[in-house]
Amino acid sequence: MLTMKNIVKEGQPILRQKAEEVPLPFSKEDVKIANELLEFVINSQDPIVSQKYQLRAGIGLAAPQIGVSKRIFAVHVRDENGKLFSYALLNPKMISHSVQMTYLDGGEGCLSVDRDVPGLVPRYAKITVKGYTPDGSEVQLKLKGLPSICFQHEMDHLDGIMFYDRIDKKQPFTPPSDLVTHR
Ligand code: LHY
Ligand code: NI
Repeated sequence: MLTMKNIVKEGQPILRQKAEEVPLPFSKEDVKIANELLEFVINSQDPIVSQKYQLRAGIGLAAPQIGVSKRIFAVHVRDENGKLFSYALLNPKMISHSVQMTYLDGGEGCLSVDRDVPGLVPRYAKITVKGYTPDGSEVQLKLKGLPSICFQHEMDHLDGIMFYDRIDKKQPFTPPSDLVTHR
């Protein structure tokens, strides 16, 4: 199982690389990576397991964060109604997004970043994502709220983007102007 020792920290070049697509049919190795990422986020939210292995709680983790430059990530996150989004996804693609933006109150963090970076991280309020589950089936997901933010944070890792790249350096706490759209 993965522990904090497996997590690559900022400054490592792999976090800035564009990760490679995973060829289909997925190899045993690639499926294993996907399942390990999901196992980590689930473990990190389990009071007993996370305590035992000293895991920092997380809702998502991307393959580059464990030193693997492949387009794979996992999320285990609930929306405001308590609906669980628990996925390991390979070759995810955002196929559409809202014009409206949103951000996580209090900003974001990252399991690869051991410091607090203050500021709002603008994200699309709603997205549609296509990808493959480890068994090779294609899924299409419509996301909003925290799951939407979490998927965007993880997909950014696959393109070498860190959450703080998206913070406005001059006005870190000014909400995005298109936060609400009128038409
Ligand atoms: N995961 C962090 C986590 O707490 C950061 C995060 C926070 C992701 C908010 C999305 C939304 O789960 C990661 O850093 N994964 O890359
Ligand atoms: Ni992160």
